[in-house]
Amino acid sequence: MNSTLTGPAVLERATDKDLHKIKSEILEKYPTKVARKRAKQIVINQPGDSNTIPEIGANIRTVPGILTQRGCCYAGCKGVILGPTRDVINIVHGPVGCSFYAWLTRRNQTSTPSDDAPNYMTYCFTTDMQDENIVFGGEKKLKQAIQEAFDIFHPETISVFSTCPVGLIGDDIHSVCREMKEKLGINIFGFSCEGYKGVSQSAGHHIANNGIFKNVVGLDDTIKGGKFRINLLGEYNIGGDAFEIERILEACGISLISTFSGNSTIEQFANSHTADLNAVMCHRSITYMAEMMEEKYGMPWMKINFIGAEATAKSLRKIAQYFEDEELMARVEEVIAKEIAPVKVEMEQARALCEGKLAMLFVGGSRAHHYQELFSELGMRTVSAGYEFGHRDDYEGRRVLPSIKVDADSRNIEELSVTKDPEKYRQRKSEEELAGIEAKGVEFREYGGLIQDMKDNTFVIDDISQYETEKLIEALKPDIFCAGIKEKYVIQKSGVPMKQLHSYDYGGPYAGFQGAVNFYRDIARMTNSKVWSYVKAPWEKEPELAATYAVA
Ligand code: CFM
Repeated sequence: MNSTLTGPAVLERATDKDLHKIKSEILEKYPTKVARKRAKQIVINQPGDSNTIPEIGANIRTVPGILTQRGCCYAGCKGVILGPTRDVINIVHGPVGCSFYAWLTRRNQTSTPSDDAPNYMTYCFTTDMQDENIVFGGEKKLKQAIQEAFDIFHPETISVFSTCPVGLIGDDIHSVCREMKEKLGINIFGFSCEGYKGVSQSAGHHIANNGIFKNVVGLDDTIKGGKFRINLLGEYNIGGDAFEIERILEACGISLISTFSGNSTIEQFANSHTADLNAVMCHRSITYMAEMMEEKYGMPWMKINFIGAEATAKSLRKIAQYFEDEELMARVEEVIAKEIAPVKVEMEQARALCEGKLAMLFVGGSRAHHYQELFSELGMRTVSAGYEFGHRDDYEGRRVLPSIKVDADSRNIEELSVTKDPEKYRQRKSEEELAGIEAKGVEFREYGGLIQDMKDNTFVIDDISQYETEKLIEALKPDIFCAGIKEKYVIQKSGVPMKQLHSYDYGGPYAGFQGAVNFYRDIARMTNSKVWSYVKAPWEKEPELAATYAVA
């Protein structure tokens, strides 16, 4: 693309035409059918009046051959949702490569209460399937693996994850789990999360939610102490985020019964139905659980966000308003006042270095939205953002749910039918009470999407490809690009600083108040470093190499 648009100037001049021109330049390189499909997933965001949110193509198959950022169903189930739970042995039934891939190199952290408390997160358990098992079946090998893990570690829970070949040859992992559960007398259950299911890791989230809900939640009715008792849903303790959130909640006097699943245990999941509120952080991955718990146990849920200092303060106030307790509200205000003062000082310092700079974020299913809070605190503008695997509601807001077509790929994932538990259902707040709280500005069962929070004249792109990433960087010249490890080095080679937002590049935590300070410092340093301007691609110095076929 020979775009003449460069740097921040493009935004000052950004007319509809500029962005449309960039879009058509990107699309014209695709075959017609692919271009038509991608056109729906590349939205120019010009809401104008705030009631019109443009529709975006999302949660649909990636065209084969396109270099996507996406992961697989197994990654979403095993790596994301169950990965951060320390007291369960997660056995991968499949080739060793799948197991190695999901070994926790992603920096989920955990903190055991004592040195002898179980923590299996550093291990990698696999059945190491071979050709022979593909031909003759792998169930025997799976039984052996479960037995061996039990004999060595004596865990109280074992779970099993199917990889692609397991689905293809038809091993029945669930009957193996039932048999071994009976034999060993511990909780053993499996997830049919073969990598090819659904269109991305999003399918794996749903399968994981269903499995934990069916096999774990509700097993322990003990009411633990605390007056204001919540679960935190969709927080995975990347880079120690959970530790910072736990610190803040404790300071406010809010008891955390369970987190799905940062710094978590199976024991906490089993007891989670005794809490009084589900606070949902990553709505993409865990709202299934919140809805099922509301239906079965009567526990309301609300969307919160602990990324960004202001967002953290707002979320704490929301939780306090739910409990309608003056003392709690006062304590929350005290904590916010004490915490936010030093954060503001850091914010101003970093802002002086970052103001006016441009960011691009292409991450997962919620962070591309959440992290815009931190960038705007720095006075930076997000010019383009999108999810790897978000659904339309993550972009357009939850109100579009009824209009989303269920396709064959989504229909493949089990929808549990959940009813009120005859004994354990306890309505925490009546609909009138919830409406009363809502009247004060607190919403339940609701979240707005990414699109409405992005300013006019931005690109919102679903399932961005490597090619589109390169073209977008060329056209808009961002000062920082946030994505994952697969994208990192290509972006850096184009001379743009790149921040991973899946693993934080060994930085973090970035959640809560202290996390915000870490983020400001890292971004100020990265966007002000001169090093990137020295990057010159070899072909910029040397003429292109040319070759001809030699005729023998
Ligand atoms: Fe939720 Fe996540 Fe995310 Fe996600 Fe993920 Fe992740 Fe993510 Mo990587 S559950 S949607 S599947 S916040 S692993 S902890 S960082 S892509 S934006």
